[in-house]
Amino acid sequence: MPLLIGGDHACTLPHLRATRSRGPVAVIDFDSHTDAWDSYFGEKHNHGTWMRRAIEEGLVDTAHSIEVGLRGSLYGAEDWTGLRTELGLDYLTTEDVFALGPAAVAERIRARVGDRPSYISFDIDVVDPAFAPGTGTPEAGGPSAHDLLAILRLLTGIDFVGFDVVEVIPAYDPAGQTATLAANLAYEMLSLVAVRHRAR
Ligand SMILES: [Mn+2]
Repeated sequence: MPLLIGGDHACTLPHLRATRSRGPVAVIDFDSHTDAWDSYFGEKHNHGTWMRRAIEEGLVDTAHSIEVGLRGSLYGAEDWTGLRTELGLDYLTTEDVFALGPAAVAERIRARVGDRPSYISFDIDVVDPAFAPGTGTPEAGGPSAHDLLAILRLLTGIDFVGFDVVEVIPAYDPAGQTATLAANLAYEMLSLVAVRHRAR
């Protein structure tokens, strides 16, 4: 079971290419940003564009994919609404995550991906910077470490084909709490695979 520890979010595109034999895959992207811009700082390939490039390459089963935890700076309202109207992705904002709570968020995700081969991409910047300061594009006012661990633990029964945890920057993580959280997130992801194997 491939699990990528990043590195900036651009790492996810080549990792998704490696799922091609099972793909297109349902992508569950935990992120405070859409990463679906056509270009970002004038570049077609970087950590703000990987989702759109992956969709263009036919790697993403958009009808069964979802972005979770969107907040932060927008260039325009269509940054979010365009996910649904242009790209066919579903999404939950950070406000949705707080309003629903972990159990209902997990249910929305499970309903969205169904029995499709699925991939979790976890951008650490979805977590409130109070819990995960060691990242390059922090966005204030996010869910806690516990909220996100709780959501992950409820994603049982899904047919996962890969995972990543990205955007951890040790230089901005003086007490190591971001790395500790990232390690626990990775552990929970692999545990989802173990639980599914045991159930079978
Ligand atoms: Mn990202």
